[in-house]
Amino acid sequence: MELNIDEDILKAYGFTLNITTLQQVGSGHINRTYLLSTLQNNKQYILQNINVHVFKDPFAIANNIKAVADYLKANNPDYLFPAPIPTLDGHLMFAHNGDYWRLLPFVANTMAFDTLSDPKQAYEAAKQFGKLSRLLNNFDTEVLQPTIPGFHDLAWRYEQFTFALSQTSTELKLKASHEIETALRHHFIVDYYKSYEHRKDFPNRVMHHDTKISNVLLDETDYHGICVIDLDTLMPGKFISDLGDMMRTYLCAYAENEIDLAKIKIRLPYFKATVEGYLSEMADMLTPTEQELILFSGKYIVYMQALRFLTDYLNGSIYYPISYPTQNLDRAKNQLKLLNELFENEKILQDIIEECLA
Ligand code: GN1
Ligand code: MG
Repeated sequence: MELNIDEDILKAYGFTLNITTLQQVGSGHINRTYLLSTLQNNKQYILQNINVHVFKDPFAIANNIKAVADYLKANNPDYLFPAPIPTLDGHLMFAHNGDYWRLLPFVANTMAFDTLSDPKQAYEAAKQFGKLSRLLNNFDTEVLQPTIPGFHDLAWRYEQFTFALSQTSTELKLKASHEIETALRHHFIVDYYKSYEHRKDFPNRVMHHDTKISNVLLDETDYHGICVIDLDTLMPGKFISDLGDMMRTYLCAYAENEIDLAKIKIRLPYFKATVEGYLSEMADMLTPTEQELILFSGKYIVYMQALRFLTDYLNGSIYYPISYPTQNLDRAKNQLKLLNELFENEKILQDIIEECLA
């Protein structure tokens, strides 16, 4: 699909419309992303429109990325961190009629995936996110602002779910009755999270907070990790956020939109590769409490994502775009099945973790 956008946006970056083409790309739910190809310098870029309904303070994103980019540049100048390219006037975003746009480097010869077909990909992807955490281990998290307050606060997500439940229609409640019951029954995950939240050796770290597999670029020929992308939710958080979302999206051969629940299974070699890849960077940084929570990270994120899809379904699907009415309910079913898989395989998964930590 080729699209035209207001030339002012292109001009802010020194491009003109007649020799520039745009093509919508990516599988993200929130922002609109375009591949920009221009004859001006025969280069390609990523142009992105930030969803301001979700990110109410786009400056928080821009400032966080800038602070981290400056730090990485000073400490690890060779690390590829795809920060926005400033406008001709030196701004990190271009404000236009209430919208915010940003231009990002296009990293050639790489691929992003929605599902994985080789454990090596899981290892490489997990290593990339682990590397980012390692390089930022000494970065002062206080410098960063939350770009979405409470984003991975499981107790708050649970409250949003029960609130949606109290407000929704009888019809939606009936359609989702089984999933609602399952979600309520797993409330103990919230209690478990709360019991650890304030422990001394459960530090705040700079977390990416959206480590799903489509947010890391791998070399298109040999799958070695190149860099992580989608830095909107780079902000302080707990390590379980990043490792958990890797488990959510690397372990199963089918992604969150799959409706055949029989296909939602955990692939043990991918689990091992994910933990190994992550620990290849982070093993020396993790505290005893963090090590104890490796498997919990998967339960925490998969449960939270199930709650988020279910909450959105009960709210009338106002957050996650859908292509048919019950899609968010189906996504919740998918995530609850994955959660069940984590519990069913708990013993063997924990054994793999012990083996990787040894
Ligand atoms: C959203 O936009 P995207 O696809 O990168 C969401 C994540 C969810 C993910 C589920 C800001 O990410 O938290 O894990 O969908 N991002 C936001 O696919 O809500
Ligand atoms: Mg994202």
